[in-house]
Amino acid sequence: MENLDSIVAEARSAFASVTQLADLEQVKARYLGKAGLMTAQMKQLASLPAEERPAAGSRINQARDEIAGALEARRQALRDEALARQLAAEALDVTLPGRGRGTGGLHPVTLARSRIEALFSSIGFAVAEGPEIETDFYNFTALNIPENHPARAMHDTFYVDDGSLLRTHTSPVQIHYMESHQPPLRIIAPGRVYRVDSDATHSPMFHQIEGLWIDEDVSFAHLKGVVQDFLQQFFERDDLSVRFRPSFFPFTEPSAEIDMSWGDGWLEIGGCGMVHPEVLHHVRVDPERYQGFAFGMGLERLAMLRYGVNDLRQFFAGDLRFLKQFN
Ligand code: 2NL
Repeated sequence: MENLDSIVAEARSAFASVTQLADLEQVKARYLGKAGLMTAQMKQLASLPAEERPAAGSRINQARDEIAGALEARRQALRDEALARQLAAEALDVTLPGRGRGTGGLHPVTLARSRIEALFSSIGFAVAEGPEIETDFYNFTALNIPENHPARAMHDTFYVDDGSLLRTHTSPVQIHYMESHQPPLRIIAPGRVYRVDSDATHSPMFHQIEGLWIDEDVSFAHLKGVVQDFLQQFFERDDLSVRFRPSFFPFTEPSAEIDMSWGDGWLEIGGCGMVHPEVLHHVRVDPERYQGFAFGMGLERLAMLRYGVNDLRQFFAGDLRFLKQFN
């Protein structure tokens, strides 16, 4: 009985020296467990005279309550410390400025393409698309490009395998369209095209926009009007002049280069012509009843002029300092 006080004191200091909650439960067993010191004290009651037992039992209970109280106090203190440590480790300074949100933007070639699509849609042209991997027929034969034409040579065309190739223009889109739609038809065909050509002013992948209008009475005069209206709208310049310079393409007859006034000179901006009867034959359109015009322009060229870009390579470099200027 005399050592009850020293057991309580020892328990207090044992609890105090524990720093982990899990260890505390092991230390608890030494004092309050079934085989612990307090149980041993209770067992000793039996050896006391009956009249001393109630007082002694009460003192043991009191000591056990003190130990339980000290245990609970230490448990709570360790929990508080653990919570405080976690809070300190996970502390967020909500007064710091945010990281900000980067805003994406459209590539200038995409901006030019969207603008062109909107302008042609407004005068009734549909926008047509097609595969970038084509066959010899759709890229060349249907366009009246003969077997021995230089454009077919290996150095111009990327051949994939047995007869497949990367389209060198978007004309095959229009061939597909004419096969699946009856005239009258009005479409533009924008998209990627590929040519074996790479230097400061040529990229092996670039973009083209072609246009096609087929009906019973479509003339070269319509071609001139549509192209001039388009260029004036695209560049937002009513004073822009357009000039048609005689040229040759296998798929149009007659054919012309499209020049537009720029500063105090002329710039070549594309090619055009009346769709060759042989092309119409290939897609089973009767050239005696239907005819029409087609034109083609380079999208990068149009985008460079419209947005004041002086180096074609900027379009393909992916430099954010360049791209951000179009946001
Ligand atoms: C250019 C010249 C041109 C065409 C493209 C075309 C398409 C069909 C039939 C006839 Cl399906 N012609 N397209 C016609 C003339 C010129 O492009 O300088 N492009 C950048």
